[in-house]
Amino acid sequence: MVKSLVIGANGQIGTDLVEGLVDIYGIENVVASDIRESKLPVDIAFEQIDVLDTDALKKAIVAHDIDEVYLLAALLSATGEKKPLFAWELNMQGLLNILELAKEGVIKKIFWPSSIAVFGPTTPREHTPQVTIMEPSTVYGISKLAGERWCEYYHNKYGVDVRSIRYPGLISYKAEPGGGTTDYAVDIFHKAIKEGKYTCYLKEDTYLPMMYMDDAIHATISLMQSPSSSIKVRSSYNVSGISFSPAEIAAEVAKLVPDFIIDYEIDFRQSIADSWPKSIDDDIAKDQWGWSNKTDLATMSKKMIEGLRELKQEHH
Ligand code: AKB
Repeated sequence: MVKSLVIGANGQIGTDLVEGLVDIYGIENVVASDIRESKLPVDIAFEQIDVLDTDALKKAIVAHDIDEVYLLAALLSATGEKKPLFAWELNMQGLLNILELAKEGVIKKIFWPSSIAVFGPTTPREHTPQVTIMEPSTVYGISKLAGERWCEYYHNKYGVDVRSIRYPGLISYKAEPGGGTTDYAVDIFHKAIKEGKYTCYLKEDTYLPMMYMDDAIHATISLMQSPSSSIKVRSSYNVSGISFSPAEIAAEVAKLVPDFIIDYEIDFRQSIADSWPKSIDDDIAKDQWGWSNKTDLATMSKKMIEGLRELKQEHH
């Protein structure tokens, strides 16, 4: 049995990933950690650590006899633009700390998320290929692109088993997203249920690659379970889910929340969205480790509304 540590476990991906790993490997084989206090069920082992604190990190990994690390702690695209130097430090040094521990043999395998933010305004925007022009214009994108290069470097030079996915915008209801450009596609559901209306910061026809969280968790765990020999890309894999615009998701929400209305007040995140792809080509991930997306826009929207309504009832 492998024992996993999830760093950044309180975040949007971490919350669902911890649950997914517990379902597969059992609660005794999953340790969660975050810089903040645990928001997870009390029976899940938890370490409050800053990923930049190398000593505390190593101590926890050794104490729990961890095999695999999922490193999710990062500053995302919108927050990164407000704190560029801190975004660089956290996103880069956090990764290098974990890569070094793998090089020393303290851990056996790493999952590190990259993002569609590695692409930039000069990248082909439709069906963006795995290998293409990458000139990101956000500090987050620059850190993810550099991170991809470091992952490949540590694999080639030191044999580190590191695996990565370029996540699109992720849609989920269990935890809120933390400072990305694609967050609108989650916020819209929260506001639809609470207020019946949403003010969107992206233009109505802004297409971005997105994915329902269940598919993202499935992608992550199946990439980690694949035999090392089939993982030929050690920078990061393109994966494609669904592409839609604010107007399209608003139309779906309106089918589920009668009288829902959307209006628009565009902010600085528009120029970030305009620099990213509209859709992604993921043939290489499909060929090499059998990836395929399951959830479409209509199904996702139904699951979001149902999930949020259930959570609301539980809290009453
Ligand atoms: C963001 O919007 O910054 C993230 C991402 C696409 O990586 N959701």
